[in-house]
Amino acid sequence: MTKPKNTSPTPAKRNTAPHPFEQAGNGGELHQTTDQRGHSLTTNQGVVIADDQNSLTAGERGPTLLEDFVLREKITHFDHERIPERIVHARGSGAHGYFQAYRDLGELTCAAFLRNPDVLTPVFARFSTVAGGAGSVDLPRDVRGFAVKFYTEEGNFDLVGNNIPVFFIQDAMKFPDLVHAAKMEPDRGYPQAATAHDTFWDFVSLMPESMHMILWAMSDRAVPRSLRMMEGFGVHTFRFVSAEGKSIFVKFHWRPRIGSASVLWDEAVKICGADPDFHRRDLYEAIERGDFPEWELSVQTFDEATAESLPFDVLDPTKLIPEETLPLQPIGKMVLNHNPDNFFAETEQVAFHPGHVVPGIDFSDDPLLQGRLFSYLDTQLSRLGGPNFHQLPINRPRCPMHNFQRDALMQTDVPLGRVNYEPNSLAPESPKENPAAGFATHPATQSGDKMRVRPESFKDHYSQARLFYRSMTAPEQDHIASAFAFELGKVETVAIRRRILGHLCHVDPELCDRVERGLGMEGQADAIAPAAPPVDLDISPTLSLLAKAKPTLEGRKIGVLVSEGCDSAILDALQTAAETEGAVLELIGPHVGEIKSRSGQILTPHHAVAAAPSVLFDTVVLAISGPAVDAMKQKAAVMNFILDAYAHLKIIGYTPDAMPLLDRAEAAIDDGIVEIDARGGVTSYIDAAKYGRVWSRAVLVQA
Ligand code: HDE
Repeated sequence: MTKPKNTSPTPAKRNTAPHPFEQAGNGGELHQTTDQRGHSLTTNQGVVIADDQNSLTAGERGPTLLEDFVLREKITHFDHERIPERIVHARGSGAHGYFQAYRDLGELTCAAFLRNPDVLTPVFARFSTVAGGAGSVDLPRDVRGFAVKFYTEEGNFDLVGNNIPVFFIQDAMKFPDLVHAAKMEPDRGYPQAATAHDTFWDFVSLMPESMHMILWAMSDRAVPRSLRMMEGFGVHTFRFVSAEGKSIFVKFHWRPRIGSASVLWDEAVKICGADPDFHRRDLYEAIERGDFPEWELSVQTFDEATAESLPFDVLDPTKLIPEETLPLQPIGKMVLNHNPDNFFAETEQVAFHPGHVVPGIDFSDDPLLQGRLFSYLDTQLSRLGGPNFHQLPINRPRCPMHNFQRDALMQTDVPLGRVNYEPNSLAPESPKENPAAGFATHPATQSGDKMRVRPESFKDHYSQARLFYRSMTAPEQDHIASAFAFELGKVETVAIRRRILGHLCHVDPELCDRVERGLGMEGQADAIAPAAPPVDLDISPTLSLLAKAKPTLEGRKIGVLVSEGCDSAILDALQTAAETEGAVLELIGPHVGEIKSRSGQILTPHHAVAAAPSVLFDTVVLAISGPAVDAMKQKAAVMNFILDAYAHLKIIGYTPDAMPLLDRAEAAIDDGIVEIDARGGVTSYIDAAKYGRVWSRAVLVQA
């Protein structure tokens, strides 16, 4: 009998030679030329480049030759440096860190990273604006993405949330329309990163379900002072599932340890010009100086009976559960302590997906969430060039990963062996499914006809918008009314403005009046019949940022305007106080070159005043010497610095010699204007500055 060929899964004699990749890596270690090559520049094929300055031409002044593979490779790679940016959330800033649970949450979930307080789970967080392109500014009025990838020992869990706890729409079907309406108008290609235009307001005016989110988007939440000071929300209702298979609904909340703060709209507008990277720089610099941003993760958990008892549907993503109804339970903290080493490789290529869950976390039937479960992988296929983007270092799980998915574009793994299917008998050690440890979907009961319908329980569009508005403090309400007047003021089509006013009447008639007055359109609101008449809900003070703000300077920035001959003893005292409070102090001079203090000390300002308007600081000090004050008065940048700080209701410390500048700015002395002289005042100034702004000044000056 002749021996049949290829019956054995393994050849009789195994090839024991090292894998060729182990023999010679990219550096070509086995080759004798290694020494000569040193750190030479090479092509992507490893060929050492002899001349990186000149193209290959036919003759000294002749045409460039097509055969110049060095030039062509370099230019080709450059041409493709930009990958398609995210269709939404294109502009983002990210950082690495860790998450640590406070305790074993085993009674709620079997997710391992929530069960052991000794484990630090690595995370990568990315914060983003939604509407603008990747190169747009950091401070448009917009929702912010708040996405966190947890590299857990059981696989990656992505909590892909926003800094606002509700969303514009109830069903995924409307998402492309929402985004088309919000982004620049397709014929003219503007406005960039702005909702203040007709198509956005046209769409939302015809989608009353968006009213609650619109109230949030017009509030201070949409102009955060810092990414480090934003709250974050998972938005949808999710499920926790315990080891016993018991499931409970859960909503996720992030709270920044240093508190939340926002900028005023006028500041936002000016910051976008003065420092378009204001948020990105702030996050990066804080991490570089070791001032690590930190958030507490809390959950609201509730069972089916509680869900039934609420006056709205927990599957409706335009609704929230007030903390007064269901308190937050803190479950852990996230610390961001490492900047990306490479923005593109990490922040740009990171691929979040609400469908990345681990055992113990599961979905609800929220129709917006269900649509998202499809969208993220789909978009990433084109954004990241194929189905292997999970192999990129930023996306790879940190736990072992084995399966039989093979090949495709950008394959960087080199799977070994002849078996790439399951079941198989040729590779008994190959990976197998594992019912005991594997992800088990919670067996929620489903039944019903197939239909396309908006649930009846989703139709109250105004009550929570009203709740939000009425839970705000007076300054926050003022900002909402002004934001509506600003945005609608940019809307050219009068009928759209009228429709929005019609909705605002249902949200709160007083708000509607204020916006009408702001627009000069008194009595012009459309009569709109609500799908469900709004009801008055109990006020929720925790929705207000100002009501719960604690006085602090932690993570804030003090800008000190200095001149030749300023008092360095005061600067030293301010610096010490700033450090004690966890604030950063920066000197702003007439120029960036050195100046001499009164005692002869050499000071190097961080900024020139023309490049560092007061909008870049939380509070300012005018530490100008008597001899310099007249010259400083003549500088527009100096006066704008002071006028803006005053108009933005900031706490202004001043040395007595700087008084003429305040006089010139016609700044009426109030609780927020604090004298600092050689004998003292630093403590009073710091105590005042912890409050951020003097809201009472707003009656005199409205920015
Ligand atoms: Fe997203 N969203 N989204 N979204 N989303 C994307 O995914 C989408 C929604 C959120 O930093 C895209 O990789 C649909 C709600 C964040 O990389 C895309 C719907 C919330 C980020 C996408 C929503 C979010 C995205 C664009 C409605 C808050 C940025 C590129 C059904 C809970 C993540 C990408 C990052 C990104 C689709 C609604 C948050 C197109 C279809 C609600 C933070 O897949």
